[in-house]
Amino acid sequence: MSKVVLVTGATSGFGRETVKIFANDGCKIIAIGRREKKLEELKSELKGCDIHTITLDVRDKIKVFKEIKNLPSMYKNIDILVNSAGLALGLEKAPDALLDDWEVMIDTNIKGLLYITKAVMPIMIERKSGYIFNLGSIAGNWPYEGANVYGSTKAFVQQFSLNLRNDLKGTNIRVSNIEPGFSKTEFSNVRFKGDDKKADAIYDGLQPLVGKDIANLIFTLSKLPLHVNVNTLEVMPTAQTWAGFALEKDC
Ligand code: NDP
Ligand code: 8X3
Repeated sequence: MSKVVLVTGATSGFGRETVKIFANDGCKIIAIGRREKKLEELKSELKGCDIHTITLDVRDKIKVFKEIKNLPSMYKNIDILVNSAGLALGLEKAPDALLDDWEVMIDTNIKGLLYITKAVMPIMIERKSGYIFNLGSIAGNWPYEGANVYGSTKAFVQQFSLNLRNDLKGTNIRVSNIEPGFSKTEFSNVRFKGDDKKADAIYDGLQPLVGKDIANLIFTLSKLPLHVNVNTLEVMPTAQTWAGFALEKDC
C-alpha cells in the first residue's frame, strides 16, 4: 500500500522538493502551507498524483488539530511526517533584533512544529509505525552572529527530536533531525524580508545546497530498513566550513 506523507512548508524549498520526490514514488501527499496559490501550483505540477492540500498556518493551534482530525479517509493513516515549515527573520545581533521577529520564529519553528507533531503522533502510535523528520539546522549546533533566536529555535528542535525518540520507544516510530547548512531556497528572501537582491547575493560564487539535496536525503532515510534510526544528520555544502572562535583584545 502506498504511504501517506504529510509535509509542512510544502510551498517552497525543502518541503516542496520533498513533496515532489514522495509523490513521484506513488505516495499519497498531504501538503501544508499558508500560500494557497503555491499549493495549487504544486498540485497541478504533480497532476495524476494523490495530493491533498491544506492552507494552514502552523501557528494556528486549533486549526492544526481540526485539520488533522478531519483528514479525508484515504489520507488519515499518516506514515511519514516532514516538519519543514519554519523561518528566520533578520540577521541583526541580539540587541538590535526585533522582539516581534523573535516571537514569530518561536511561534513557528517551535510551537507550530509541536502542534503538528502532537496532532499526528497518536495516529502513528495507534498503528505502531511511522517516521518523523524534523528540519533542524546547523544553526542549532553552531552559533554565528545574528543567529540568536533562530539558532536557539533549531537547538530546541534538535533536543525535542532526541527526546521524542526516547518517549516513543516501543512504538517503532523513527525520528530524525535533519540539520542542513547553507541552502538556496526562499529562506534568505524571507530572512531579509523581501530584499531579494541581498538574498541572492549571499549565494553568489559558491554552490549551496538546494531543496532537492535535502529531499533526496529524507527520501533515502525513509527507505532504510525499519530497525535503522538515524538520530541526527548534519549536512553542509562542501564549500561551507567553520569560522572558528573569535577573540576580542583590549575590551
Ligand atoms: P523556504 O522559505 O523556502 O520554505 C519555508 C516553508 O515554510 C514555506 O513553504 C513556508 O510556506 C513555510 N512556512 C513558514 N511559516 C509558516 C507558517 N506559519 N505556517 C505554515 N507554513 C509556514 O525555506 P527552506 O525550505 O529553506 O526551509 C525549510 C526548513 O528548513 C525551515 O524550518 C528552515 O528553518 C530550515 N532550514 C533551512 C536552511 C536553509 O539555509 N535554507 C538550512 C537549515 C534549515 P508559506 O509561506 O506558504 O506558509
Ligand atoms: C539555515 C542555515 O546557517 O543560514 O538554518 O542559519 S543558516
